[in-house]
Amino acid sequence: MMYKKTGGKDCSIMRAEITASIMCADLLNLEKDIKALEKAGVDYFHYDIMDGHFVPNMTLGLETICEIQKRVRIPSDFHLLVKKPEDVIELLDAGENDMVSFHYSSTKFVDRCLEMIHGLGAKAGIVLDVKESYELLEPFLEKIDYINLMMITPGFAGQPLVDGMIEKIMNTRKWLDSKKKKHVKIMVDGSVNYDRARLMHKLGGDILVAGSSSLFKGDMTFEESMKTFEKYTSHKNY
Ligand code: S6P
Ligand code: MG
Repeated sequence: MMYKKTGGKDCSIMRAEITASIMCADLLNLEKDIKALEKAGVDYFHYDIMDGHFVPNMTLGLETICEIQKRVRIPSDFHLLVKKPEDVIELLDAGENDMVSFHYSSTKFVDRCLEMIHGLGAKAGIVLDVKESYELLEPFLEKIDYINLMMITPGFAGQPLVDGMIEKIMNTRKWLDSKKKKHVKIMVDGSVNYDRARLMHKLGGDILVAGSSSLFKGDMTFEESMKTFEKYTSHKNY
């Protein structure tokens, strides 16, 4: 069987890539959860880094993330929900298998942030809030590797899907394709349950953030959850 060097994903399975939202894990039993997630074959760990200013919440700190990174071989997917991401990017332990995204509205220095992320060797993404149009990203299309589309108001897990967001995935994909940017991936963040995952993936969502609506719902093991994602997002099952 063919495996990626990191992440443990079986490349013969054409499912959506799954990034596990670590803020939704059992924070008092984090080591147990991260080991089990690695065994279950998630593709990335999604680290929401919040500062209590850009969004009102605060979740994972860099020191905690560092400890997690020492214990697993899962690539990191950093989602920066902070003012002035340019001050945080340089503190991240991110490299060629990792991804870093920041909010379009969080900085005056979008170009500089993208360059800093690429300077680390990581993939660079911009996050769009529910009300922000993909057309804002036109000036940065040459520099981005992915767009992270928020399906919910950023800051908290467990919120309902905002109306119109599924269509936004489809329209963003069409727009990227029309700009000859098929290689730019779409990450979908918030309210990803299994049923929606099928449609989200079909309409253009490449990487799905799995949080309290799926992986961490508590109704199945992580392995069962990954099998369910496989069933719902494998092309053959459309
Ligand atoms: C929210 C954060 C997200 C959540 C995740 C939760 O600000 O960016 O990554 O952790 O979306 O998933 P769910 O299924 O609870 O909405
Ligand atoms: Mg997130």
